[in-house]
Amino acid sequence: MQQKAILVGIWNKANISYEQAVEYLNELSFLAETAGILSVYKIIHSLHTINPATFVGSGKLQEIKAKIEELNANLVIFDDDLSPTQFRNIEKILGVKILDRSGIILHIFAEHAQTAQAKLQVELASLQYTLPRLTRLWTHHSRERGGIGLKGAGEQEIETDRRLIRNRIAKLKEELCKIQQQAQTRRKNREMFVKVALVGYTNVGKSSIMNLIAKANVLAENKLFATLDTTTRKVVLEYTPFLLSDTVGFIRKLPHNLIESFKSTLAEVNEADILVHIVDISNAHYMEHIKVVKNTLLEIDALDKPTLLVFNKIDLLEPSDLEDLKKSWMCSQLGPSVFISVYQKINIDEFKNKLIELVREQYRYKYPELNDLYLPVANSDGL
Ligand SMILES: Nc1nc2c(ncn2[C@@H]2O[C@H](COP(=O)(O)OP(=O)(O)OP(=O)(O)O)[C@@H](O)[C@H]2O)c(=O)[nH]1
Ligand SMILES: [Mg+2]
Repeated sequence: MQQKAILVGIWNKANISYEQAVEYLNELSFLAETAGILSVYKIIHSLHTINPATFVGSGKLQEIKAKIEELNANLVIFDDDLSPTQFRNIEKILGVKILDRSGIILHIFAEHAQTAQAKLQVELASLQYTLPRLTRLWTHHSRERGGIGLKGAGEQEIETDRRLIRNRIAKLKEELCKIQQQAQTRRKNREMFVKVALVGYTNVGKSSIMNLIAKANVLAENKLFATLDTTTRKVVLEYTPFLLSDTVGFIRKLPHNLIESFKSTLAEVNEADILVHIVDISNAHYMEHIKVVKNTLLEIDALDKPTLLVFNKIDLLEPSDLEDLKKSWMCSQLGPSVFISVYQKINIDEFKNKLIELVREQYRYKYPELNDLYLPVANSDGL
């Protein structure tokens, strides 16, 4: 059955403007679309004090209830994260399933996970998220989706489900720990190479750049979180070999559980010598995206690395707007940056040259005794 959702966002004069709230809901709607959910109505509510029991006030809930009936919706998605209590109360009042931003991101991650590691990481994050929110509708939902074998209605069963979930969480942590150790050994074998990681907000073109530079064949799609698994390729540019990794994108309010669970995937970013931070300059909110990426990098302890800032999708800008942006950026920022279009192959050589420069600098730093002629030899065997 097609899921039809009403989206709810809030704004207030103190810290979220109405325009920001609109943009957040548009992003939420894109998240819903990526998850196969149809957004049938958006509510942007001016809210100054959060109601600890129901997040929004009772009047607003009645208004949402009326919309559910009018539009035959079967889901309400809140852009802000709800406490487990708010979840339960709202669900009881509205009588349909409730999701928040974290919940929908987890849903997408679950659909997109490919490797065993990504699947385990997503399952761990989902269970940690579900545990305090377990209600009848949730258990029912999990059963429908062939989830984790939850039993169903009744407080007794919910208690049993909680115990099952806790056991599974412990098991998953153990398994992930093993995988992490194996990955660490694998990465040790590649220590001689300079490592470059592509980072950025989701849907900015990281995988497209990976495909262009490394002739990789990773999935690049107009979807949020198309990439969940890290792909690493050995690349040689101008006789300069290095390892290039494409990995999961960031988004505002990325659930903390997910960052925690994805630490082993993000280890690739963590252990990189250089970051290539890709920005979608055609997005009006690119500055906020840069901030979100930096905060996430800080959270995983990876902010202090030499970074090349790449503004992608310049083909979508008017030439005069692009010139203005370039000028204002160059004036205000230090550090290397480049404006490109992967689509139309604009400034790709400039991008490559700047990257090569940074990679060579790292080799000089890593191996001060060598000169450029003696960089590690690139061959085509596995990593
Ligand atoms: N117009 C335009 N679109 C681009 C450009 N580069 C990438 N795209 C498109 O942007 C979308 C996202 O590209 P991806 O390479 O999948 O982006 P990503 O950052 O890897 O995204 P996630 O893995 O989902 O976080 C795709 O539809 C690409 O075709 C560009 O230079 N110009
Ligand atoms: Mg990608």
